[in-house]
Amino acid sequence: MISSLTQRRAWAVLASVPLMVIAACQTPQQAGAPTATNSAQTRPAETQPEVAFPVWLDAARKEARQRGISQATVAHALDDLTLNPRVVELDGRQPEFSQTFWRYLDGAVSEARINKGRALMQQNAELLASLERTYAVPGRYLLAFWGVETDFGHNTGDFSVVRSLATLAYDGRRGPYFRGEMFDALTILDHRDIDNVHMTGSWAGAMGQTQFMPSAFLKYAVDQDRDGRKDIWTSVPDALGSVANYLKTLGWDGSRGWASEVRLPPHFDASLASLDTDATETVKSLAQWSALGVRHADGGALLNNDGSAALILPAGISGPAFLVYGNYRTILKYNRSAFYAIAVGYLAERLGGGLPLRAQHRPGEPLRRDDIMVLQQGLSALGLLPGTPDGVAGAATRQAVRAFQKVNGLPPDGYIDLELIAAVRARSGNA
Ligand SMILES: [Ca+2]
Repeated sequence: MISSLTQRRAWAVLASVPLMVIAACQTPQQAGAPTATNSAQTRPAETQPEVAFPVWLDAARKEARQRGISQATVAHALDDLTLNPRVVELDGRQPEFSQTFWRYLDGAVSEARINKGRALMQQNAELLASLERTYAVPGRYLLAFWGVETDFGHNTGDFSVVRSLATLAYDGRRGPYFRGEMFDALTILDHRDIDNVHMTGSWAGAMGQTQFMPSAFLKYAVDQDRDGRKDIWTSVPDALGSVANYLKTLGWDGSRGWASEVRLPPHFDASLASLDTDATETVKSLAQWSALGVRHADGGALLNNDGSAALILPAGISGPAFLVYGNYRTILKYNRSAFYAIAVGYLAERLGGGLPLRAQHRPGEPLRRDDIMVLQQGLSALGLLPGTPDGVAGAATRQAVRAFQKVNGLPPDGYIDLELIAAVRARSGNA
């Protein structure tokens, strides 16, 4: 997970609200990697390695010793280490498609996963009750993270963490970040929580059943089963306890949910929906949302409490609408992607016996990178989007879309689909 509270691991998962730029090719999740606003960019020339890898590695060995890591660990983990060409390849890959909300959700919260999760909840009922007493995080959320991150421990990645981190530190776009993570990984080895052979994870260094980055492991991992090792690779109690400790530390409010699916009244002002991933643009009390005509998806009135919420429309004004609470933003700290956060919250609800979403299921077509380029060129020609088109629909692009929609009498939800792109092309003369 997280290396600092403000750093997220979103480079692999490019997504945000309410556009959808999850790489269709499943890239591994990287809890704790810094946010890359433009992750698909080609690597800038200035970050190309300046020294040969053996020279770099020698300096890394020296620094590890200066950091207090034992000679035995340094020698065992770094002597004879080679670059991993597969990691270099994956790091340079550009996603060709962006996923739609429904397609992402269908994959992340499948019926099979719900059923598997419910069975695991029963099997681990005692553990989950104990964790809820200690950390005040309901077990269904722990299961949901576990399920979305690694399919309950079945898809943890088999890359050598130290080798991946060294490769990315030497060759990657965020060298200093991964270099720090590599030293943290060596520290974990020094603590004998795991040995180097079994310290495996995603290609980008997210480890074990929780996909913690090493820095997050050092901060949040716990030895829940009290065998003397923090083992998020093979111990379910340690993995779930570590997620619980993480969420509690980042401010989980055990008395609240994460969001409510809501129904909007006709002609609702879509510009009240937040476009930023953190959903902080327009926060109102539930009473204020209620006064605007917002109801629960089943038609019932919003609970009249002192809670505040933001509105998000992950598939635009005609898709599902959610009022999201503080816990939603806590989920985002694990992985800064609105689709991800909704998937975790929704899976938790389903595991707790909640109903499917009420909004109409409309999978839609994934957008190609080229589609976004065309959109950005059109918005740029209209004077709505500064900068160079990059094919990645980030917050600036969505804000420009919202501006375009306002000028052209469309609901300003900032949502991008082929119809919207065609409208922009027509207006900008790029057709
Ligand atoms: Ca343990």
